[in-house]
Amino acid sequence: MNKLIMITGATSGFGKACADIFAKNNNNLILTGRRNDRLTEVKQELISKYGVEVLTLCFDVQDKEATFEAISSMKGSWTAVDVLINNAGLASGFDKIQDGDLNDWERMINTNVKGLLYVSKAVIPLMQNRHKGHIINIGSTAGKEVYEKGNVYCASKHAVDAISKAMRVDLLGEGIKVTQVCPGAAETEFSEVRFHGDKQKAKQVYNGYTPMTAENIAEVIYYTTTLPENLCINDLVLTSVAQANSFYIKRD
Ligand code: NDP
Ligand code: 8X3
Repeated sequence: MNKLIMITGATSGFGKACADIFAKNNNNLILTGRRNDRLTEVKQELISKYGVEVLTLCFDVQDKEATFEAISSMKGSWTAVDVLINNAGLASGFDKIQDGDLNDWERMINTNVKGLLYVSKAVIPLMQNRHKGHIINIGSTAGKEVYEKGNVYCASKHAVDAISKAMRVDLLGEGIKVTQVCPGAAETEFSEVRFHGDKQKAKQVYNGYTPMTAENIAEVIYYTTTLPENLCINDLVLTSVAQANSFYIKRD
């Protein structure tokens, strides 16, 4: 067995694709998310396909107590986390700032910023104990530039950008790598969640071009973990060939 990989938000999209590629490459997994039925399904599938060990932890990263309780329930070999993929996150709503919904704003800030911090705060001591580890934060092109109606989502991903840089500085000397991976548009459940379940609006985001897939992102994330001990990829921006940045997408 290679490493122990902890992935937040493994019930869908990037997290689920990461679970698959890491399991295929003989790594054990800790998978988290709020939908326990999906966690169980993913766990059973990976165990039967690849024969790896999988621990599932069902909690909402917005809930500080639940997050620390779940992570402190990890015992024995499950505490030797080699790689933490801080992936759980979402966009909620797509409105100009003057029309924004406070509940959407809180959901994004509490998940993308505070949730990522809670999980990191709970896992970093486990890495410090072993003087090794790798934290991979999922940022976004939305963390590199802001776009119309992206306001609070962009702010939350700019925060992930800042937190990733800050982690890298503060963790110097702890033997812990910090990588930020910043994807552009990739077709997952992301847009469906952003548009509050409106599948038609979600589909339009990907009309007229070939977006990235969750598997594309997972492949790159996996690659960042295969490098020599002394080498750390700090920051990666990924887009499909049809996309240059948050503003320019070439559609048919
Ligand atoms: P999906 O909606 O497909 O997956 C999101 C995952 O996050 C799900 O597993 C969900 O699990 C989990 N999650 C969401 N909220 C919470 C929460 N409060 N507590 C625990 N888990 C949570 O989207 P993606 O795979 O596309 O998104 C993954 C990450 O990538 C996010 O951080 C997103 O911002 C980022 N991203 C996405 C891009 C895209 O175009 N798709 C581009 C750039 C970045 P559950 O619902 O079971 O809790
Ligand atoms: C998701 C990509 O372009 O919707 O982070 O902000 S985008």
